Amino acid sequence: MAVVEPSELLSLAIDLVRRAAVGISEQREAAVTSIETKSTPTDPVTAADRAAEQLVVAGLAAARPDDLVLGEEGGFRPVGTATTPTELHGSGVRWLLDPIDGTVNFVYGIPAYAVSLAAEVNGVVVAGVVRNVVTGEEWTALRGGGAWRDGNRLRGSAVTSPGRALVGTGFGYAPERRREQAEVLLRLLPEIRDIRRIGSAALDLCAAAEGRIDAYYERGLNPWDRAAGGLIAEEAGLLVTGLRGDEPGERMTLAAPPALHASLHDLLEPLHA
Ligand code: LIP
Repeated sequence: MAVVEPSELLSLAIDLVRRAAVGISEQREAAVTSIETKSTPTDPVTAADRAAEQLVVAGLAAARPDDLVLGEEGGFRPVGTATTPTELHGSGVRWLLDPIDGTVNFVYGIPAYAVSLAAEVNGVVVAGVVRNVVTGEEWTALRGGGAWRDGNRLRGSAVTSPGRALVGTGFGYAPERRREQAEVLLRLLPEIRDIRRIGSAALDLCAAAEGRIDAYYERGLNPWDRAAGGLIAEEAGLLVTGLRGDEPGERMTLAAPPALHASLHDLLEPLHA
């Protein structure tokens, strides 16, 4: 297996994310027409989602044909034409891509949707980039290299108590899941400063890394939603976990500074049976 340099993976990711963002902007300006739905009638996918994923995967295939990719729209597959087990696992690199995180915002023209791309080496995310397509804000991180936005080092929030915490969250697309999430929110809201529902997990995690919100939690995230933003939050000094000692995942993703994480966890844990 060839030696993989995370900084080279990050450079490739940044280039492809920027190119995808240009295409998404152009398609938004051309008006969003073909909107289909996926898991529920409120879970949209657009031609822009698919075009952006195709552009990034084609760029990965050109640069690193033996890698794997897990994309929101195309699922898990080789980036290139690799088929044999040796080829498929030779590089040890897997990319996690959400071509438009915040698709509903994209459809409505709300300026909070991002391209999110992360690189895993042997199962560990080592590089990630999130780019807000509208504002051009770009968050990056290398494992062990800190988290950055446009050259500024990110350090997260200094808030230590839930009562002073502005907390980001989001909701799934399935009605029953939304009902459960609303019940959690009903009990949590009186205990914190306030909630912000941005509509993009990647941007939520970057906002927490930047201290624009003090913490973020959400149940039901996919790996591509949280891979890049999770590394950025970790490299900004936040703890990114599940509940009860779990790793972050579909059951829960909680991102908070160490001084706030335990108290927020203890509020959330009893609410998630
Ligand atoms: C979105 C997530 C967000 C969640 C939304 C939606 P998508 O991903 O990033 O955190 O609350 O409901 O799932 O569907 O825009 O890629």
